Amino acid sequence: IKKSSFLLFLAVCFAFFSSCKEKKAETAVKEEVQKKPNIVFIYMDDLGYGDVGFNGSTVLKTPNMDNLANNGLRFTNGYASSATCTPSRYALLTGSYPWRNKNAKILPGTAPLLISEDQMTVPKMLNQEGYYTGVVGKWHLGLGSGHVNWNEKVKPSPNEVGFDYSYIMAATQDRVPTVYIENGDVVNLDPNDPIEINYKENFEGEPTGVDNPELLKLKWHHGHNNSIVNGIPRIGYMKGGESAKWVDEDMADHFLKGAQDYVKKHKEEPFFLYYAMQQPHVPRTPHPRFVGKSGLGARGDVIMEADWCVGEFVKTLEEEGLLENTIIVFSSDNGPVLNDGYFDESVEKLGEHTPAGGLRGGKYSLFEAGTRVPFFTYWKGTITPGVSDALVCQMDLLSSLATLVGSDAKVEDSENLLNAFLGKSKQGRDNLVLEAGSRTALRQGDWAMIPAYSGVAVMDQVNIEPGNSDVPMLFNLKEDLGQQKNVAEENPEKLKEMMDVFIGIRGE
Ligand code: NG6
Ligand code: CA
Repeated sequence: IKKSSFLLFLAVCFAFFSSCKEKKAETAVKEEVQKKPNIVFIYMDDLGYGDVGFNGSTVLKTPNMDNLANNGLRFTNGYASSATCTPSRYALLTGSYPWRNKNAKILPGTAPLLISEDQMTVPKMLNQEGYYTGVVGKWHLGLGSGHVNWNEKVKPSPNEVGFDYSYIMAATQDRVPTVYIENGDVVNLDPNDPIEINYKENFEGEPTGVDNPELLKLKWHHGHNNSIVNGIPRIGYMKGGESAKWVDEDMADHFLKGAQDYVKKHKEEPFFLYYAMQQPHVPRTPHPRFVGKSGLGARGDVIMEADWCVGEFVKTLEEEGLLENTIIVFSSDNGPVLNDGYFDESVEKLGEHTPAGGLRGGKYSLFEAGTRVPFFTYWKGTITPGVSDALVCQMDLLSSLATLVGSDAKVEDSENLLNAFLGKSKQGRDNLVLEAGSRTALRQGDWAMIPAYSGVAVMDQVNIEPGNSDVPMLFNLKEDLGQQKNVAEENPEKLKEMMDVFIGIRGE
């Protein structure tokens, strides 16, 4: 009996110690995974280089953004790939030049998903490395595969291209459907009041911006005269879905809460959050708390509102004890525009404010203000505060973050600039192809080269110079940041060198 109980004792001990060992190994793996910092993209919509205090704005104040930027690494040559939303977001998430995909243009709310399910994306790469991934905010990369039935699960959606969780608006705030979509389901949809969407013709008997000006609380200037939702005329026609329609003035609070809840829910695991804010894109609908606060009209007010949201969001990270273990990348999808289709006093009340911060052009433009945007990285305790002049693009985040988290995912156009993003190197890209509409240009070293393009010199409705010219343009940005002097003729060799590089990349 003694012998057998001794053996039993030994067996129990063995089991105990090996289970301890397993537990230890388990914790080690967990700790290893937890060393991976959380990653947050805060992405603004149409915020210009000069719209933020950290890039010199004094009229319009952005204290919360400044606080992060000034305690992080601010980029003076940080670029979106493109001067409009869809292509920039495509480059941000896929690491590929959007002009390689002919459909990567401003999309209607009914467009199919632009990113293919077998394409690498930032969230997919992070997912493979053990991250939980989510998007809250503006999507504008298409949904479904041709004909979306908004009354059933919308698929494919962000959830099919790498996101574990999605809470989005389909396209833009000025486009239908004007509803929130969570993991492919329209939120608060009443099945007895199905949603119908059409971008070509109206549904019989439904009011429009053209026919029913008496119903409008915001007047349209150009475009934006189809279906009316909440007194705001939109692009595209929508019928039904009454209970699911968003309240424009609540949108900022709504997405903020979504982002905060996401962080609280996933704080125990490494997470990625793409917080895609809608400001200051049109229609600009500040919450009543912010109306009139900037003195600059609705555009200034919603930038103040967005700044407040950034502050509140960071507070949540702080309260949850996550700030030291989270890298924040802040940027904007394209440059500024004042009148983008509604009368909202953004032009009239602009005063001394300079949204482009001295750069030429704006949204839709091949000049610098189209794509050079506010850009910083922030990682408390890890990134040393400073300013970097390295040439970086949002498209580079995929490869750079892959390096950070130990993934070997590679995408050709996305350069690994991790050291530049962390401030350990001043070395950025050698060059970058910039895009506006279907036109492209080249940025290299101190230079910007814009090939000759036919078309208007000024887009009248938005009052922006798109960068068209009968002759190629060459600017030395070191001497002429505002691109006032075309020096192509004086520098034929530089022009040829850049044209060759440009053609080499574009393959034309
Ligand atoms: C344009 C809209 C503009 C804006 C833009 C997309 C008109 C006349 N203009 O077509 O208001 O919605 O598309 O902006 O409809 S973006 O930032 O999402 O690219
Ligand atoms: Ca935009």
